[in-house]
Amino acid sequence: MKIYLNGELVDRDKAVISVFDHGLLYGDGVFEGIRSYDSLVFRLKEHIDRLYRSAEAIELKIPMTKTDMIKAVLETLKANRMKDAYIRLVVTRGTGDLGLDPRKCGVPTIFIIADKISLYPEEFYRNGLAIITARTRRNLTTALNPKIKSLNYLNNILAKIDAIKAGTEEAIMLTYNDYVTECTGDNIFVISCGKLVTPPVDVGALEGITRDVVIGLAGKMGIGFEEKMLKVEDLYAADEVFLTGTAAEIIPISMIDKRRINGGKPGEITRRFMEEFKKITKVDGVKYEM
Ligand code: PXG
Repeated sequence: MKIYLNGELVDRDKAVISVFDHGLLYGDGVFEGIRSYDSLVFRLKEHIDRLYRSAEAIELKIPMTKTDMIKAVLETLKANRMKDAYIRLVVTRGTGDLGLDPRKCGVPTIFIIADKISLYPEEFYRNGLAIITARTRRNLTTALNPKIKSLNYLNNILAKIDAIKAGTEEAIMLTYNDYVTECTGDNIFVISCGKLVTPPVDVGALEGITRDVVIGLAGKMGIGFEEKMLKVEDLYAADEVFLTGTAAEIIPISMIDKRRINGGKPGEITRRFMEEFKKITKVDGVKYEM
């Protein structure tokens, strides 16, 4: 396996970074998770744009143009001869000394991994996924805005631990005042009275690329769409619930906090979104050849 590291493609065991890297010492950095389907990178421009927006939000200047970053992603995929890949792109503040001061870091560290993705088991897509509401609340947008895809994922990891302890795979994260934001690595949608509804990202969620794709699909499918503040009770009462994310794609929810959604099985409209989503991953994307 070849890893892109600071401008070079190096072997996996040579892909090492300093213990003084502030990405490791302080979680000071940003990342993206991108997918390719049969040699088409899905929504590559959108992921690169979000990476640069996240970097700007933490005042991290990426020493590379977006065009060169796109080239680096494609080179990494080609070097590994991977048609279907999960691409992890990371930019850290770089190597500094002990102490928070980002000015002490030299150049940012940039690396790109192209690997296989481990998906949720197929049965969750067929039968739906059971999730819970996490005890852990979402970071305040005024403390660390969840819009920033930063290397600080502890808030999400603590909620993920809540999910695991409850015997589930995902957890809904609420704001301090009980509004639904998203899950630990996925955005959340409901279908109510035939309409698609999701919380606004300003409540404290990542502006998911898959989320945007689903909203776009709703328009094409003639399904109404609304961004609305939701409480967990609105989810319990919804006709259908599903999650979206690069890794998960669209996954139906069968149960929340042990309450059945749609009688405990994936809903019909969710199914249609899943089918439409699959279609666009087959035709949309940046092509690369090996
Ligand atoms: N919310 C959070 C907190 C996320 O981290 C999403 C929503 C979905 O966004 P996209 O743009 O993917 O539709 C994410 C995405 C990983 C991994 O490497 C993380 C994500 C996606 C895929 C893999 O663990 N986060």
